[in-house]
Amino acid sequence: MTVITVPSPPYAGQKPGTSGLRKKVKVFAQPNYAENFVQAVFDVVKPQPGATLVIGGDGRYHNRTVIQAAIRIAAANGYGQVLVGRGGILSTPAASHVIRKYGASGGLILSASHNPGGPDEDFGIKYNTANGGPAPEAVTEAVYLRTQTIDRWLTVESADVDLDACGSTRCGDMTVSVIDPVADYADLMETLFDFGTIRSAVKGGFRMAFDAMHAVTGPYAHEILEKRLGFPAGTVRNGVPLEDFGGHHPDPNMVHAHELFETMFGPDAPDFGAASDGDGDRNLIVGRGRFVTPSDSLAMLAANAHLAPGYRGGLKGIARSMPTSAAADRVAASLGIPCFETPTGWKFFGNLLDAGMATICGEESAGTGSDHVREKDGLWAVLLWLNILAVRKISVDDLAREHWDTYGRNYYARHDYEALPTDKADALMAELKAALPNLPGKAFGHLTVAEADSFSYLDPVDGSTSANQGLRVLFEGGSRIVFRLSGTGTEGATLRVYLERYEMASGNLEQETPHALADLIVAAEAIAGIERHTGRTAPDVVT
Ligand code: G16
Repeated sequence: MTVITVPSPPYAGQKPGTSGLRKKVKVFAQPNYAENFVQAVFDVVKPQPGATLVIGGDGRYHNRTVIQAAIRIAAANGYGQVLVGRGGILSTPAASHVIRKYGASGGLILSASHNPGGPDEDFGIKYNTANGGPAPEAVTEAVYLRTQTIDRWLTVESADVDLDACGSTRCGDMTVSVIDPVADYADLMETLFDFGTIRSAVKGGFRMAFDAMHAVTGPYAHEILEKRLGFPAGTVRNGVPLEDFGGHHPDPNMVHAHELFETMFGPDAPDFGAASDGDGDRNLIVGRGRFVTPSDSLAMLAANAHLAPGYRGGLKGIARSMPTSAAADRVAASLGIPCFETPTGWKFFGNLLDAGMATICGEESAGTGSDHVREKDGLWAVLLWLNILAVRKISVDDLAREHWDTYGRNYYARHDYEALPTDKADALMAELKAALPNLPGKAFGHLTVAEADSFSYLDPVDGSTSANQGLRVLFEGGSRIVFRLSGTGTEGATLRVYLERYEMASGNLEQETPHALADLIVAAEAIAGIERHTGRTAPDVVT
């Protein structure tokens, strides 16, 4: 095998964000851009000769081009085997599972998640380590530093691999195996959940609608929901992955999955509605006439997880990201298990899961998962919900009400201000950060600030610290506002404002969320001066 060295100057700005490097396709398509980044990853992780690498993506535009390049670069860097999903497809949780199952040294996941796809839209590359989880900050930081000094990438001369047929071929001295992207993952789900009871519910007339949003979960949902669980054909909507996701944002929320919402709030709504995102790690849960916030979903799943075979032994702990509501904390307290609060980003759960300190994790950004893989997992959450509903023979709405009657209700919303000029967003955050020490004791309407800080996380497993992970304003009585800049956008800056108010079980549990949060919305403007800094009078997306 002749290794070819391609000279290449560094590109500025190849800094991975919350979840890998995400940029416009036009940026990634520049000569050497993707190649530099992949080579920088390999320079940092230094694969053992003969190591196995997993490659897959969400099927978006540019996937196939980068996969072919990455295979050749992997061969030139001494990998012994690449496992790649047929069609270049592997959902993020399936990739995590494949890495773990086959003892791979890591994997490249090509996705920009819920961001839109197509020639003018977004692309992304993320590296996952041998535990199947996103590379920790120490690795992503080292990769970034390497991209800034890189001067070459390595490749071999080899024809493109036929990605559409399962089987093995050679690339240089390396074996390339094209694998079924669905089978291993579907088998894993069958070990965790009571498929028999769900099948009986389906036979008894239980109906659901699943919107795959023309993204990666289509083939997984067809196999699991329609073939293995017996839901009728047509249960899975938009089930064929498209390079541009049909021109939509594959983001399962009220805005982008509005058709599902219309179904679930319409006259002939089925029992259960769900959707997943571009790469299959996020989930949306909506019952007949009842939307379940991701924070509530985490808490409700944790409270009922023992009903699924995979969690019959109970949970070791729960972990949530800081901006996620504290609903799960109350479940953890009642179960007598710890609840960990991490920064935003699934990578922060990896150590807790590996150390056996947490079993279930979740984020307000529609991510829920467990120790079965090291990524959040959209279909896993859907199946756990199905398992619980089938065993308990209860509607989503009744389960939600019962939960709030037991634990109280954390009214919650996230307001996103998208595509802001970066300097304006930075100025808002800097001004707010400087003002934090003066906030305690100040009143905003009925709300009085108890504490205000910039969230910093001390990892209890490896002792590492991650600072500047969001600005928190905590009010007396348990309400709070969190301000954070997104780390996944590709255009300007996105300001996220997370609003939460706790109502005890004896309180008013029947309010509309915007009404329950009205005081906090006014306070957020007064505290941060969103309009003054950005000119925006309303958020672009409310979830
Ligand atoms: C990624 C991360 C999540 C994070 C989310 C939002 O999700 O994996 O852990 O919560 O981004 O991050 P931000 O608020 O910085 O935009 P995904 O689904 O985009 O990979």
